[in-house]
Amino acid sequence: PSTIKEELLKKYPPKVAKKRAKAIVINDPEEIPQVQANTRTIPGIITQRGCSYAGCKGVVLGPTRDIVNLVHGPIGCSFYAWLTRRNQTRPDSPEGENYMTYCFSTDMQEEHVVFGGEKKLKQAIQEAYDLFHPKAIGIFSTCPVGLIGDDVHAVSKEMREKLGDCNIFGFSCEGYKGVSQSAGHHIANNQVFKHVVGLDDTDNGGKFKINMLGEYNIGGDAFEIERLLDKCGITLVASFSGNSTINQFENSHTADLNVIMCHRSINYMAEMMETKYGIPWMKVNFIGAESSAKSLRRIARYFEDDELMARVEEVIAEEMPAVDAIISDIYPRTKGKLAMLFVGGSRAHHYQELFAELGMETLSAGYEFGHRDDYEGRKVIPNIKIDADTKNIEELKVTADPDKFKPRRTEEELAKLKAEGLDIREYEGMMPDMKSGSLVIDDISHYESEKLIELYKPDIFCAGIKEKYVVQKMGVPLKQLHSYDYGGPYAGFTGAMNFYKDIDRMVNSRVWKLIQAPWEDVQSELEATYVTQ
Ligand code: CFM
Ligand code: HCA
Repeated sequence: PSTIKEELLKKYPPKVAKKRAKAIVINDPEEIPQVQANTRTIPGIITQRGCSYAGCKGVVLGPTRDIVNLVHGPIGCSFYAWLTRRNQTRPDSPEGENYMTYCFSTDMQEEHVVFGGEKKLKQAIQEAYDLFHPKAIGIFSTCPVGLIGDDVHAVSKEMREKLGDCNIFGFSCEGYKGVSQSAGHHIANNQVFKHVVGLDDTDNGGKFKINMLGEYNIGGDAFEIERLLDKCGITLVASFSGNSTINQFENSHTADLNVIMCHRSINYMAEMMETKYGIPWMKVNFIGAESSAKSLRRIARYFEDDELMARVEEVIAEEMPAVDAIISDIYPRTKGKLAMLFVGGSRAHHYQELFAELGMETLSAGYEFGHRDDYEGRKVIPNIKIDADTKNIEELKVTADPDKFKPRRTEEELAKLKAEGLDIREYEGMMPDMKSGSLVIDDISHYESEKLIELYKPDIFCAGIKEKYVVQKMGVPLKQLHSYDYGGPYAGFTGAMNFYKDIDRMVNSRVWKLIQAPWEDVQSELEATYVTQ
């Protein structure tokens, strides 16, 4: 691995190489090395990253069906984010509110950039209100909004007061805020917490009430998790934000436990809810059959209820035989194959479980925009240097609610559960689960991915749409772990079986090796000499 690392850095100018060297580390699960993460991408490098607006509007708020997501900005920001993420939803009835299929934008023109766009924004809010009478409208700022100083918060307040029965709130999630999508997650968490969570105290019943945080129902993942929770008798109060409604968020403080799927995008919400309302949180992972079983068991252990624990065991016993049957067929064909995973902020970790179930090894993995805690575990949080980019993102001052704070468990009870092995408020990160000598690479560049493929020749590479076809032209199949390539669900037991079958097809197809680019074949046609005068 150290020679591979050298190879990756060799082409860079010394200053760039020095900086990238800190983001490319050779893993040692015993003594986790430090990874440079959540820092600015070096200009000139082709990154996989997106922007803060993508993390706020697209990722966190996008999957909620009955909030009108109105983008204040040029049309491109809306259009190119329109339904590309495959977050599914299921309204209660065919007439039920669902604005996800719409693309709302103020369609900012040069005129608004020069003279201000607040008037246009007010008109757009009024128009959306008149057409749909939604319960809520979220306003999302794109880059020009911050540059010209349009005040989306003041406009939201004014229109909220004018319209009376519509909750309107703004997000200062301009694309350039922070260094990646990650800043947008934090901004989204803050505003939903401030303007929505806690507004509806109704107790809707249920013995074991949880919220699912950081599960966005890509390819129907949340439907599969909902099916399992339902079967076990666990009540899902709110989901942030796959297959969710605004009322779920308003009512979410009535749950007794927050479980987190994607730590990166939503840990802020979990911490704020614990401080204000007294709801503990716990990391889970429903990617992988074994992980799903473990996550259900851990939820049951938190509630310390014998009946629930027994029911969870019954459900696992019912679900597992089908999984085992498929894996025993596929395993001999996938065993020993090599994978690489470079995706956002959690899947590069979670999907290693599914590959392990297939007997496949993860040679190298990394996040686009994870923080050090997503790699090294939350214990490093106190040591993370807070730079200017992070300081730019508001940190809400949250205190216990004088009326609604109700610790679900005493500190002693939580300590007892922890002592029994239930890691409440913990996330160990990706690196303890990766082999010694595997390469961990943060914010991998396009050049580094190509080099890695050349040097390691993996059987499958996992990334997104921008990487897909370049990698496949190199003769290596690429599995999109963002959109699932139009497949899924991959969560839970049903999802695991879907994944095994899809990966088997991909790593065992000979078609990739048969692809030869014309220029590799008919050399002479493309040969030329560049002549200077
Ligand atoms: Fe969390 Fe996500 Fe991910 Fe993410 Fe994303 Fe996504 Fe992702 Mo694309 S919230 S960090 S910002 S698990 S959109 S559903 S697939 S990069 S690994
Ligand atoms: C985003 C969304 C994205 C992009 C996926 C990709 C997603 O970051 O804005 O690059 O293929 O999952 O849709 O991560």
